[in-house]
Amino acid sequence: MKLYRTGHSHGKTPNASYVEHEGRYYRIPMDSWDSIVNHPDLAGYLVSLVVGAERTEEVDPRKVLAPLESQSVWAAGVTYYRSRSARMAEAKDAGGGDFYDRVYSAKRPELFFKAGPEHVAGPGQHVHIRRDAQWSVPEPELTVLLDARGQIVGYTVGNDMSSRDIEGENPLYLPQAKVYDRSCALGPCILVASEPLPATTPIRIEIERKGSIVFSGSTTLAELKRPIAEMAEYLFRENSFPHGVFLMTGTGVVPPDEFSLSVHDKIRITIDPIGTLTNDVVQSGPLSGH
Ligand code: DO4
Ligand code: MG
Repeated sequence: MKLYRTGHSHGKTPNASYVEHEGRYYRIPMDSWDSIVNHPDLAGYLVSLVVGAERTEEVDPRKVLAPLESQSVWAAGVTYYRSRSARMAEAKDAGGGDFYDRVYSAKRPELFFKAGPEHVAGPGQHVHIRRDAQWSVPEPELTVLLDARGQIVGYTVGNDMSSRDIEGENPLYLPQAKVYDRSCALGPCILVASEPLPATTPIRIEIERKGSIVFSGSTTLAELKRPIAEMAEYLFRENSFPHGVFLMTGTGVVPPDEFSLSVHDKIRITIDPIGTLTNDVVQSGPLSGH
């Protein structure tokens, strides 16, 4: 079952929610997104709402909002071997390479704050590359929705946009490499599932520039080193999230070192049971004094 959020991100049109259940679409009454996603039995609640609800047209997954309201987004890092190796190489000259190897094997995961709801792009919205970065990449990541109790209640597709030159210069610059306007994209829906996704689940990315594919890559959840429930448990240690929270689970796909995103690139990330998240890249102009 998939849950979509539609409306206008600036609140001009009332927001609505739609459920896709067994190939059919239903508009469901909505108090608030926050209360829906924190329902103690989300799957059962959505089924109860579609019984007797009117069927609607198919929802266009390119024209929906990011599936969040008050939730913040956190991220786990260095959870795939590919991410460990790419980061060790980029931070080598700064003497930071060793940290990534250590965190890959450590019991405690790397967790960082990624975005407040206002930083997040939805499907079809722009993601940004920083004006003061020279080496920018998308990071395709399975992203879980955790309810206020810390339970995994659903899955979405995430893009953890990153500035590799800033992060590589000094690991302490990580928040600047990772957290800025529209540095995060989520969508197109929440796949509500009580069972974990199979290890064979593929995560694919394609980057299109002027009509040609300039990078494509993929991984599967079998490459993810840590159990998602364990990352969630660490996130909820000494932290509470009364509206629930999104947790990006790390990237297993890193483009070759010579690749950097350009303005107008189109990024498509697909995780098959969930859908495709598409965003175009923008940069808002030269920084004065740079
Ligand atoms: O340690 C830096 C960030 C790692 C990350 O975002 C990832 O592995 O996905
Ligand atoms: Mg990442």
